[in-house]
Amino acid sequence: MKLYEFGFTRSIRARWTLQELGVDFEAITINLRAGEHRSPQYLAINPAGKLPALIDGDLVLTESAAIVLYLAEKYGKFLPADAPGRAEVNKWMLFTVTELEQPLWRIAKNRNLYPEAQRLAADIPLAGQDFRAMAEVAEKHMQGRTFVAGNSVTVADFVLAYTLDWANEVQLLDRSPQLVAYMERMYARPKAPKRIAQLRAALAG
Ligand SMILES: N[C@@H](CCC(=O)N[C@@H](CS)C(=O)NCC(=O)O)C(=O)O
Repeated sequence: MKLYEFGFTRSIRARWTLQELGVDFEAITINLRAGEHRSPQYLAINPAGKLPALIDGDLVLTESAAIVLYLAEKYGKFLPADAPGRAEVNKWMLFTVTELEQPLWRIAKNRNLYPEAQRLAADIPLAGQDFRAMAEVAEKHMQGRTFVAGNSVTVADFVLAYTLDWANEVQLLDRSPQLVAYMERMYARPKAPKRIAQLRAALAG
């Protein structure tokens, strides 16, 4: 199995799942800063030119949420056995990548990623507002809970905890003590990946 990844990007979600499963994998770095994701070789794997990508035999899989769900299905771990339990996992996974991640992505694009002349400074506080409104929903949900879906750890936790770390990096978790405590518990797991700040520092160094 091969994981195409880079630093602190969403590829962490896939790495986290592989590490928790204890599965052997070959990690292949695609240096986004050097533009390697736009090489013909990588575009043949993911025509969107984005990370992560997973290759398992004949299967070439992109989209971090799809990758973690595939791994959970394949190894029969980190997903509930019953349909309502799985539905809860899917719900929180989709909530994370649509309601929480998208405003964070808008902030990243308008701060750093779009060409300077196309950045919309005014969208940054709006996206922050959108994030906070949805974080409040998750904050209330996490009251008295250990995991986001059901009573045991699932792949939705790996995806959510990484996304909360991303939010923490842009100072959007200051009103969410339950989410901070949950994220820190998740990252304290023995097989958790490094935090975004550590990975960012390693790249800078
Ligand atoms: N929905 C995709 C998003 C992937 C994505 O945007 N990855 C970023 C890194 S976090 C990337 O590869 N960006 C390169 C680019 O957009 O040119 C997923 O979750 O896998």
